Amino acid sequence: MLTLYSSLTSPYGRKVRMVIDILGLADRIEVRHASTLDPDDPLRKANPLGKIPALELADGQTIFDSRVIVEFLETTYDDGKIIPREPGRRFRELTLAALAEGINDALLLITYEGRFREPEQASRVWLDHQYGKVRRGLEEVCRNLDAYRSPGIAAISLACALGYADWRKQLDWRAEFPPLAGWLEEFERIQPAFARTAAPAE
Ligand SMILES: N[C@@H](CCC(=O)N[C@@H](CS)C(=O)NCC(=O)O)C(=O)O
Repeated sequence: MLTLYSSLTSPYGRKVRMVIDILGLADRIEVRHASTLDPDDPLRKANPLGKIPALELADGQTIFDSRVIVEFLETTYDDGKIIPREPGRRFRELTLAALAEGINDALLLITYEGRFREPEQASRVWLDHQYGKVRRGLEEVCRNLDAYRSPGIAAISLACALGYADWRKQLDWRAEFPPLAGWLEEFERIQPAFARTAAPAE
């Protein structure tokens, strides 16, 4: 049995949980809730950075971050549907995924700016810097939307980033980028793992 340290709300954890679901590995991997702020949480032994997700293998070795976990699962259990094996397609897919992931990173930093600073300490310059990444990133995604196809890791990463923005409401991406609304609706229709990995209602 493998152990995935995560929360049910982390978009990076959701990406990995989606891959686990799609590859039919749910009965081989136990998801253990981890608190990133608790210094006594076993997460910090598994990953000294204290970030989720982290995957503990049967021999105690730990794999992080989410991108490496996905590569591990893909290399060990997949036949190329999550990340194509042919090098040209593989690095295209990984780059599209990195774009979605970078959007997610900026969304997270926007949320953390509000969570870890007093309101008067929040930096408008820093927030605008992150919003610039999100908006330029989503524009580029829209230009390449046909390439974000389920069950590839690029589409999974994009869906998790949009789901995170729906939850934390950093911006009204549906109004600003209408093609993405239709894209996510279609993705949800064809990829049931997205609904299955949604965070429980608060
Ligand atoms: N690049 C990492 C990012 C992981 C990450 O930042 N996770 C957040 C939760 S959504 C976290 O652990 N935050 C706590 C912290 O930064 O201390 C990955 O892909 O796994």
